[in-house]
Parts: sequence; structure tokens; C-alpha cells
Amino acid sequence: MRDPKGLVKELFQQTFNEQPLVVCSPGRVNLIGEHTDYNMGFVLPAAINKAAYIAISKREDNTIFIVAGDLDESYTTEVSKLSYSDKGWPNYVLCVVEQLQKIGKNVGGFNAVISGDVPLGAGMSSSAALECATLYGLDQVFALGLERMQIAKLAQKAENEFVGVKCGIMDQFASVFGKKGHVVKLDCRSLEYEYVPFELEGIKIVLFDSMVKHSLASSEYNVRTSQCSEGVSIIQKKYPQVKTLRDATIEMVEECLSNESTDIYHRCKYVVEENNRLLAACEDLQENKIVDFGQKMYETHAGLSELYEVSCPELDFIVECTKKESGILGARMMGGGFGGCVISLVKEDELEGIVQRIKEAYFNKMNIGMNVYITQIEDGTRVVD
Ligand code: GAF
Repeated sequence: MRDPKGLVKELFQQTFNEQPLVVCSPGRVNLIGEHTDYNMGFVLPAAINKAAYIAISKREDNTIFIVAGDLDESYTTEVSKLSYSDKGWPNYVLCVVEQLQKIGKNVGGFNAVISGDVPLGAGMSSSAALECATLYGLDQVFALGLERMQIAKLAQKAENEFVGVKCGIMDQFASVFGKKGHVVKLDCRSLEYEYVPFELEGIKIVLFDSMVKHSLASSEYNVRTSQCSEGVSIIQKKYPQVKTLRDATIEMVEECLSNESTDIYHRCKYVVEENNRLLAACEDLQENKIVDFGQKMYETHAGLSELYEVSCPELDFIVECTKKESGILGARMMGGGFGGCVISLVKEDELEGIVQRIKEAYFNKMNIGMNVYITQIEDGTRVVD
């Protein structure tokens, strides 16, 4: 694959004969705290060294001219009459223009070239990355005066309304606020956050990409958000102070939900346990107990697979393979589920053999060639040279 930064820059110069502003916004990993964001709990993501790139400049008229660097395709529409495209890809740019218009930040016409190296559909938030890059680029060229938090929120709204997934704010937040060498402990209720150093001597964050994305992914995501709300409504009858699952305890879940539908009980139990697990995992990190941290990643996977039921045979198989490797400290499915990646913590000196064995086992079992990404934690949305 071509370096996406060089690609957008070069293609922009060739197409529009001028120098653009180039912005990148990364994909993310999440160490622990899955499906907790829309339940107002905590998450522990980080921005990584795979990102969406946009080369952008203002036009004098009202035309939006977008080029997809990787597809050799382009799309034009008018700012005053935004029309979405059947091609799909231009819409990730247009949906944030629409969000800006809704809050009275009217942008004029612009030229843009987009590309990126965040694998699509692998659960590393490629769409959030592109939406955040576009918002940041528009903010810069039209001097809109947006704050980073506003960018993350607008991108989340675009995803909710345009893509139709009632996602929380984790992905957009991580992309915008990421910091090199750190994970972000984000409280999704108050939006207060703390950078926690995450540079573990001799350990790499490795993603094993299952290369599958089952079609259930977005519909089941919205089912999970509703099941959590239903659980909250039941708990509230006895405990009116519980506004979201963040406010519920395990005891409340047992008392109010264990005789309700098994699905609701299991979903809520997982979320409350996961939030507690994340808080304990952060203490592990502080005390440098990385083995305990890794163990909690395995517990998260079990919860996501058995209680939250968002895993799939491919992800479960990869996690089982990781358990056979003494050089892997912890692993679990990452993101919304039903495909995408398994995130793991791997000892660097055993990395090569481990990757080879897991790839081979996965191919033998599933007949699928897997991609493996060795990630680095980078800064969030930024202008690049
Ligand atoms: C997806 C969503 F976009 C996030 O908001 C989050 O809920 C995640 O799934 C699960 O933790 O990435």
C-alpha cells in the first residue's frame, strides 16, 4: 500500500495545482472497557499509527470536490444543496458538513483528497477517523473555531445520524485526543479524561484481524443499546437514582434483573462487571501488574462472548489460540464485535513465532488468511507536513 500522506498530497497537487493543508486522524485500539461508552462508563483507548488523511483547501465557489485517493474516483456536490452519493465513500465527508451546517457553522466550497491506512471493517474506527480528519481540516481552512471536544461530538453525531449506529463517543474521542505513548482513561459521562502512560518494556500491542465482518454488526449493536436501556428502566423502579448502567451495582443487577429476560440480565451484568474491571485494570497499570491486566482482558472476552454475545467463532478461536502462547499476556475481541480484530499484549522477543503460529492455526481452521498489525500509540488528530 502507498503511504497515504504522500498520496493525498501528490494527488491534490496534480488535481488542483495548489498546495493543500494535510490533516491526519488516527484509528484506535481499546485496551479494556468495551460497550461501556454508551452506558456512560469508562473506556481505555489509544490512537494508533494507522490513520485517515485528508488534503484540503478552500474554493471560491460553493462546490465540494472530493477525490478518493485509493479508488481513483471523485464526487462533486454543492454546499447549499448537499446530495449524498450512491458510491458511499463521499458521504463520510458530507455527513460532517451537514452536522456543521446544523450548528450554524456554514462552510463554503472546498477541494479534498482522502486516503488512509486504517483497515476498513476491522474494528479500528476507520469511519470515525475520516470524519474527525474532515472536521479538523474544515475547521482549519474555514477558521470555524471548533474545540477538540466539539469535533469528537460532531463526528459521533454524524455516525449516529448518518451511519445509523447509536455508538458512544469512544472512537471519535480517541482519534481526536490520542497522545503518543499513552492510553486515555475517559469517563464517558463527564467526558473528563486522564492520560495514562502505556509504554511497556518489551511488550507490543498486536492486532489479529479475523478478516470477517458479519452483517449483524450494526443491527445487533443497536439491539444491545436498547437492551441496556431496558435494564436501566427496570432497575430504576426500585432505584430511581440509577440513570444509566454506570450508576448500577452488581447487587442491583442481581436483585432487579436476575428474574427478568436472560438477555437483559446478561447484557447488564456484563456492562457493570466490565466497568468495574476497567477500574481495577487501571490500578494494575499503575502498579505495573501487567500480568493481572492481561488476565482481565481475557475476562472481558469471556463476558463479551458469553454474556454480551457480540463475539463470533472466528474471534473466539483466535482468543483460544492466544491462550496457548506463554508470550501473550492477554487478548480479547475489540470494538463492536461480530468480526474485526483481537487485541493482544505480546512479548516482543516471541512475537515472530507467535504471529506465525496463530496465522497458521487460523488458516487451518477457518481457511482465512489473517492480517496482523503491530501497533504503536500515536498523537491524535493533527496537521501533518
Ligand atoms: C464501536 C462503537 F463505535 C464505540 O462507540 C463502542 O461502543 C465500541 O463499538 C464498543 O466498545 O466501536
